[in-house]
Amino acid sequence: MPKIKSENQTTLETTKPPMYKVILHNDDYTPMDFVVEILMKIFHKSEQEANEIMWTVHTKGKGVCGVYVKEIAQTKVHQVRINARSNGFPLLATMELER
Ligand code: TYC
Repeated sequence: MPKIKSENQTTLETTKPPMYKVILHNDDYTPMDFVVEILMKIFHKSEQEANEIMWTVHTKGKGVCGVYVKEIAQTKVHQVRINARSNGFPLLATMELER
């Protein structure tokens, strides 16, 4: 149980769990439509936001799909891998500690 020190930034720093960005990586083989479906189904993005994230990844090489606590981020990374591999695509998601 974290200690509540006072109602300032210190309180937030001692009570907030570490957060992890889930990063989607570009490749030359995964279809754009499949990436959009993944973003909608696994990351609960709207069709418009999913298209924007997919395009960012396609043009810049990588992009953030969401920020989660460790166990949730690990599950999302795993779900992307299982889903992509079972459809024969090399799509890769990784996670990165935020700040
Ligand atoms: N570059 C892929 C293509 O041209 C599309 C793509 C986008 C693949 C994002 C992966 O994370 C990705 N079909």
